[in-house]
Amino acid sequence: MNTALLIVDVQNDFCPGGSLATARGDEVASKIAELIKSSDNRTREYSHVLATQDWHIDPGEHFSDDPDFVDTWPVHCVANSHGSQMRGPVDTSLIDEFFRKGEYSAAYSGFEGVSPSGVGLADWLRDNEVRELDVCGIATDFCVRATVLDALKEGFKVRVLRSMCSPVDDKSGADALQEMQDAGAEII
Ligand code: VGL
Repeated sequence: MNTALLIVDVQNDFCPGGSLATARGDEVASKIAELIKSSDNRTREYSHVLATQDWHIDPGEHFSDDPDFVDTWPVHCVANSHGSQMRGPVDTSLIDEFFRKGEYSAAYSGFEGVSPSGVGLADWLRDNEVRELDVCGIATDFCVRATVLDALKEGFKVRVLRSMCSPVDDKSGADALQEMQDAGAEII
């Protein structure tokens, strides 16, 4: 049974200096960079290392000049912009596949993402016999939360690497971890 690491939206715009920065974005990016380096060098802890990317072209009301930071947001992760790229210390050559989401609408869940060849995340995981996911990334209370809840609904066994998740807001991040645990994820 394969276990994959799923890195959610560790992109420049969600890290300090970005248009939708989360406070712990750089800390999380550094920890994830170390994790994938060590899992590549030693016995491979993960069968696959995967990443989602928010990838907006014209996502409608997801972008706002007067965002509420719940349903509407400043412009972020515009496709191919600097803000949409993975955060520096994460070595993208160690990532086996990317799943991009949100071109023309809001898409919080990585399960809305597709690979460059157009395969959705759930199908890709099944095709590669992945049954277990370790999930980390940004933001705990939005895209990590939505991805984990969908993964559980799709029948995957999920662990959330909490020290490698950064929230938009500390309180809603803590609430999201509780909600993910209540839904069946293991928080480690
Ligand atoms: C995200 C807010 C808006 C996320 C994406 O990646 O968690 N949050 N768009």
